[in-house]
Amino acid sequence: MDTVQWIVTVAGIGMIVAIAVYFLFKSEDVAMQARTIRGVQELSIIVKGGYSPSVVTVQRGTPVRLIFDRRETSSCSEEIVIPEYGIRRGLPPNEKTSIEFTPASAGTFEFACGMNMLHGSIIVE
Ligand SMILES: [Cu+2]
Repeated sequence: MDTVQWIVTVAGIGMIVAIAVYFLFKSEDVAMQARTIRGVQELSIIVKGGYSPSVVTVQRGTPVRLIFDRRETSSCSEEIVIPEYGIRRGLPPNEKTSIEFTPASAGTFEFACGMNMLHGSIIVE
């Protein structure tokens, strides 16, 4: 390729990326990156009529602590299920419940309420 072709290609890719980033951040489902504190990737998820954030990003091979901050009494969200990690745990109303696991492999794994009505996902990078 000559210089002009390179410039057009790079500019085109740049525009595609810019558009993708714009829509990614415009979406309400922006993935939240867990913060690593003393070797544990920690992230709080508010449970109130759904999960906020509903998409979390973690790195594989490092322990993860998700703190489910349940701010309601609605029976729908009283349990959290993460099938990939064999987790099914009760979330007491108006309390914070820590769920810990270490993701071994990369991928996108769903979590849900006990009735599979509320949904979220964990992106393991
Ligand atoms: Cu439910």
